[in-house]
Amino acid sequence: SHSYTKYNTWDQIQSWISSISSANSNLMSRQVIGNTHEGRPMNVLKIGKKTGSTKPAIWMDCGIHSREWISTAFCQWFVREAVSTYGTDSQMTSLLDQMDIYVLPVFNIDGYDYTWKTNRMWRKTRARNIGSTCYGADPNRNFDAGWCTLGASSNPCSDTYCGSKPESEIEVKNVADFIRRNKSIIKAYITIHSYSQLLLFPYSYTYDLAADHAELLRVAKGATNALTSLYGTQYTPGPGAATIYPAAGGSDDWAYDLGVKYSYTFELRDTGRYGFLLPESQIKPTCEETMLAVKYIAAYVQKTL
Ligand code: 0X9
Ligand code: ZN
Ligand code: ZN
Repeated sequence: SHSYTKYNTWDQIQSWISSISSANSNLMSRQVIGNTHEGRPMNVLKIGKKTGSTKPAIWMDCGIHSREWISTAFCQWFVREAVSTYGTDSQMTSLLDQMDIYVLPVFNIDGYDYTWKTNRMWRKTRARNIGSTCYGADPNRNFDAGWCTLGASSNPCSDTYCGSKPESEIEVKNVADFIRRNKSIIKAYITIHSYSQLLLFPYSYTYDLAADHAELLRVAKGATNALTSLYGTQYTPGPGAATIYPAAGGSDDWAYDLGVKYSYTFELRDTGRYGFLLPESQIKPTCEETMLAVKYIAAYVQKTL
């Protein structure tokens, strides 16, 4: 059965999505933004006090890369913290009174299922590639942001295959369509990956600094300081290209260029001792410290409204 301190299968996550949304219908609703290549429904949870009018919103997704299990664990943790601290935690209460948070608990569901059943290290989608026996494209190289110009491969067998065209992957198209449709209300884009303990922001498709570089860095520093304050976990904030590596086609750069100013990619624990195989004993501390950083960003965004 589902547990917040264990890694959960897609089936467990799917039934968790149903139960948590029906148990918290005052604060939450869900909607399917489309199906994956293999036909699984991509459920987005909308969390926020119902006010009867359209609220500004924050988007957060987990599990773009299927082997990054701590990422999917964080989205579940976040949703529970949000609904269980609404009404007692003053920041969460004010946040959910004023804003809605859209959470996509698992972006790359087909890949995630594959990591449980066949290959724990699978990163990409599970779509067929015409003219190749290799499967899948890297969803974080498939967004329309300097697509396939840098740090991405045009070889379908590569783990960083950019796909046959921007948004060739249905999961990417579904998310991009949703964000485009709601572009006027979405004030922040947050995407959760692992590992390396970084808080990245645009750009990754170029070394050029974003127009909002100074502000993005200042907020990232505040967020990582908040994170570190809990257990001393060290994080490095910075623009993607210079801080991790140049790589085009990522969701953060795409959202930023669309006009979502506060666009951040988290790379959660650890720095390589366990890597993608982060032990379940680290789920709770990782999620608790990451909550502080996400709440810091959310509070900042709320202040700018
Ligand atoms: O390479 C990636 O997609 C991310 N690192 S990971 O180890 N989780 O694969 C970093 C993404 C940074 N942002 C962009 N490249 N746009
Ligand atoms: Zn990743
Ligand atoms: Zn907690």
